[in-house]
Amino acid sequence: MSIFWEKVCDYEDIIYEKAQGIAKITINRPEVRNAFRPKTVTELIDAFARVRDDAEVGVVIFTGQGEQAFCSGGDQRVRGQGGYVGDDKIPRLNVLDLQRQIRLLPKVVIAAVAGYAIGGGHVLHLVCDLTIAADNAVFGQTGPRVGSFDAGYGTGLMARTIGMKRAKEIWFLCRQYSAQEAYDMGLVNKVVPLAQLQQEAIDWAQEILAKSPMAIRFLKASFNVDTDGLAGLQQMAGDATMMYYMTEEAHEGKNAFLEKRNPDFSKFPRLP
Ligand code: S0N
Repeated sequence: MSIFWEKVCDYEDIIYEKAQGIAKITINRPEVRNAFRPKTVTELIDAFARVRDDAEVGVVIFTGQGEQAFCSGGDQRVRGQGGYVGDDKIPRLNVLDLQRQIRLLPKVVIAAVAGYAIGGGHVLHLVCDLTIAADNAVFGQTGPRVGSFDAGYGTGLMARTIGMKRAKEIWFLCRQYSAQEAYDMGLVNKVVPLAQLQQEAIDWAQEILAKSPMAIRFLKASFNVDTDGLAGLQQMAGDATMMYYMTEEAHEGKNAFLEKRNPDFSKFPRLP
């Protein structure tokens, strides 16, 4: 079934569209293999915040414009002292905020990777919940070659995803890996011919959308809770609080306060 994407708002470096409960967020800087500058990341953070608030959206497809790259990491042309520098002249590593935002988003994020997912671009696919790779995809880190590293999710989450030895190999040697090699390591969920990439991501999104949103929400939080420590626990605990707010038992507490009476919780069961 064809899907007709509707643009949600205007950005310079990214495209944000949605259709049928799916948001599609595309890094749109193909001339630099979709490298991100601070503005790109600011726009991505804004789009993902809109996704969080949009009750119609259950799944995000995160991708790059064109066939040559998902993302090639930080834009080396604007790398200054202390981070990447935008028009405001402030050096930033704001991609780290974006990584956490994707982890904490209570909706599934699918990376659809064609071409290079390299450096900080590789970490971006890693923090997504699922990755569908085109058969032309190439994965790798470049940090120790270009004088940088991402020692947060870039190393820790990678080791949890594919094992410590392979993660160290990827970072210490800075080699590039084919889509099939990435699949064999458990770094991606599926490899498809390039022409099928977008449709495959849509198919996966639609399958997820047919499932219980609350169950998916709790599952995502539970997969991240130990890795993310108290921040992960906060997300999961917030989900539980949200659910509790939906119960009659919680309403009794609020109503009793507003009606200036003692709450009567006696009718609510203490389950085993
Ligand atoms: C992606 C590669 C392998 C593609 O090679 P290919 O196909 O041969 O194309 P090229 O001719 O090399 O590139 C085409 C044009 O695109 C430009 N370009 C490509 N990548 C970038 C980039 N990252 N920044 C700026 N420009 C880029 C090329 O220059 C070329 O332009 P023209 O046509 O004008 O010559 C290959 O391009 C490649 O290896 N790219 C560099 C990959 C890389 O090293 N990326 C940076 C890695 N580091 C990070 O991402 C840091 C992440 C980060 O922000 C961070 C996060 C946490 C903590 C720390 C950091 C930190 O910054 O340290």
